[in-house]
Amino acid sequence: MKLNKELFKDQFLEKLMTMHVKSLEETSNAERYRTLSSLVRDYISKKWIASDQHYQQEGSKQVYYLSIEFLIGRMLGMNLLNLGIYDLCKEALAELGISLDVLEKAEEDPGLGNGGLGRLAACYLDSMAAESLPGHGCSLRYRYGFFEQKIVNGYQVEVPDNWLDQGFPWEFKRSDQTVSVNFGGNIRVVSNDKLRYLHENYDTVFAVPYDVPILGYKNDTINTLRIWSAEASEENFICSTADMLDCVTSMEYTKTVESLSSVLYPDDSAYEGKVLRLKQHYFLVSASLQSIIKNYKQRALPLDHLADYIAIHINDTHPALAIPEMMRILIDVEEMGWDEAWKITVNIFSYTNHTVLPEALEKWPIDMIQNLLPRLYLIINEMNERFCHELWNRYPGDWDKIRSMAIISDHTIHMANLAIVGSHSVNGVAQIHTEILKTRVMNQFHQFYPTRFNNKTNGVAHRRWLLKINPRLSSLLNESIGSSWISHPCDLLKILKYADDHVFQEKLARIKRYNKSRLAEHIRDVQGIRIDVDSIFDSHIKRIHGYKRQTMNVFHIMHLYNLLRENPDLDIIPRTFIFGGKAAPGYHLAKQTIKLINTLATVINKDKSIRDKIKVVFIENYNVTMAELIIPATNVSEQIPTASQEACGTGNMKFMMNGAITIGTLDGANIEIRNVVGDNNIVFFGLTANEVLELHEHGGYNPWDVYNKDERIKTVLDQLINGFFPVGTDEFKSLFESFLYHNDQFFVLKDFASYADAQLRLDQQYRNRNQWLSMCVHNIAHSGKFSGDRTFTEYAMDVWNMNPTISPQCYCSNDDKFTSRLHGCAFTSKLQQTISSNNIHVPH
Ligand code: 26W
Repeated sequence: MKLNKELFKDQFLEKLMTMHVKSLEETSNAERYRTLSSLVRDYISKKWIASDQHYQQEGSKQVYYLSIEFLIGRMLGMNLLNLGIYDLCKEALAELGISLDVLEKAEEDPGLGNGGLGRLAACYLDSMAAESLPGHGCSLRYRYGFFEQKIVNGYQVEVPDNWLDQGFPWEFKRSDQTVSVNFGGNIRVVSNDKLRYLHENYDTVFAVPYDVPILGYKNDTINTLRIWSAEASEENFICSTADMLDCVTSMEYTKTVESLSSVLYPDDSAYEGKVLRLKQHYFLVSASLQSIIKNYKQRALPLDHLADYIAIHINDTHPALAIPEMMRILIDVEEMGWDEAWKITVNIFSYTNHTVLPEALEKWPIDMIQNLLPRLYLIINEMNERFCHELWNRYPGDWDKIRSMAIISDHTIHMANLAIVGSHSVNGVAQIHTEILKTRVMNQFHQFYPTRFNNKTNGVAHRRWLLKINPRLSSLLNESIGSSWISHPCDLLKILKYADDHVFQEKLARIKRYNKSRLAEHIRDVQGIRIDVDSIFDSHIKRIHGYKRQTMNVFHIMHLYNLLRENPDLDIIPRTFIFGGKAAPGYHLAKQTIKLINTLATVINKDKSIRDKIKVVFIENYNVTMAELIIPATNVSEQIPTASQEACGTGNMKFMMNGAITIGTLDGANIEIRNVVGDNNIVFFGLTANEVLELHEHGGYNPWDVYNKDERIKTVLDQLINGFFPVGTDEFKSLFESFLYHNDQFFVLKDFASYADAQLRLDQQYRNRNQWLSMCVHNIAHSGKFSGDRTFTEYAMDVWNMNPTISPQCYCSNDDKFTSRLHGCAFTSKLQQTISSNNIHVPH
């Protein structure tokens, strides 16, 4: 029976009673949230089975996206939206006196990720389901997330993120699909008719899968995110009342095993922590591959056709052990020869690199892998020998090159090298990033495997990052251009015709103001800070890191504050500077940056003399949910990394989608945003990537030159250590020294003047209201290119060799190969009609 409000209300009340044995009035919001999610679970289950069966019947190729993080965010609202029952439930609940908004807020953010890489993985799951592509995620079920950030006296304090405390209603435990993962032990080689490698004396850990449904948008597709939890095997658990010692040992054993999936990114500063991370990686890949192969075998397809029916994507190198693990399964379990197994493996795997920061390129000491994964070590060794042999044939005698490309060198296993050698496709996440990989970081590999490298500029889930989080803007879009953009995001271009329409612009301005008032209320309620909704909301939200240059933003605010103290009548548009982000627990300078922002906030926010012209807010515990509140409320999006260092960035895309103007450096996707919106609709400044890289090659520059020449910078830097702030003069000493005594690694001082100029330009542009609003419209209109639907379609076609049901993202792609493959697709002509009938200019 089709769901209607009355039926829904009956089902909801019935469920509430059976789950909690209470009347409606007696239940808390948390209980009502659990009731609603349980009901939605019921709606999902049937569709999930049908979706799975459909894939089986179709014999579709499946893609598995292996990632150590999936930062999925709250699910209730998105699931209702995807099922097409959001409004129905909202109204029905309202009739029961319940606010759906309030129930949505009762949901904890799942602690399954920490940053850009994890959020991207979640966006792709959403896009794949929306396009009915059989794409599934595999990850770990961390008992505790990254950490919960508390700000105490301005400092970041990390407390455990106990996100599973109240249960996670969206997961389905599948004990029957548990697999074993083996660690340690030794390998015995036996030879009868052929060599066999027997793994003995290992420790077994059970991997128990929990499946989370991933819903497509109103299309009945439900894919799966499978997260694995570590449990002790029963045979190792001996506990009799007769022998308490056994009991204690067994309990300790259980604890050790469970620690495997207990926390995301355990502290790896000591040896034990490193081992734990390695164990997590192997646990993820071994469990996932076993279940993928098991599933494949149930389809009764021949093993030598594995690569025709499955694709496995490695999200950065954390899951790269999947490559030797696949070899182990094919050779040891399925008894294939090396050459055949290798061919299949390379055809199955593809790898995305997400960062060029040298400290993030993973390496493992040989002995760690030897001890923990003895069979995998032998396989990696064999891979390395064969690869070095190929290198030798190509570059005879060039030992330096062979050493730097080898998988194993200097007693270390280089995971990026392993991932490149074992995959048929390697990609960067923005054009400039891919160029840097090809010409610098992975240049030797690019020369060796020129066709293996390709670019896939990231994209974000516009149904979450626009439709869901900005309902008023979505309604305005629907009224003005229809709702086709929800499934075909490039249709957003249709609003270009309203770019200079004052009525449309004013509607847009009202929506932004409303979103700002929501954020202002939150900040007032949680932090007790009053901010002016008519000030420019300027947001810098992302992980706190030297290269992301929160410090440059802070220095500029300090400079503005200095000007205002001298002249409170200074003619600037009032601004509220909003920061949010976590620092890695061991990253001292990043933690000092947080303390600096908070200290500056206390000083500025209480200084009456500057007449509220600027305010500073640091949002505690920045996460997906906070991003959802901040992004629609933002006027200015700070995207100011040292050029060449930000692989892509995805926050920049979410902001433009919601009509914020980017102030940014020429890096990552900022460049591609400029290419679509044009120079007039974005504010750029600073060194280019080439300039930065050249300076780096020549040992940097002398920051003292800037300090001595630029009075503004001198004042601001001195204020860090001269008692200007109400903290000890040593508080920011290491930060101070990082700029002047450690060579300003991220070129903050070098870019400061150009940044300050750009901020002035922005202030001027904001004064011309119609021009500013027109800029906002241009940004929203061109954001369709940055939908994950476009990116994943490119992956599906170019990398995974699948046939997605293509939507008209077609023209958003600048990639000739891609567009030519799409040439003649039904959508292209529909799109051309859209473009010509709306007189739309499509930039190239
Ligand atoms: C702690 C080990 C570690 C090292 C690196 C964990 C996670 C990483 C990631 C590779 C870092 C990351 O999240 N990179 C970001 O990936 C986004 C998605 O592609 C990009 O948009 C960001 O620019 C990039 O910083």
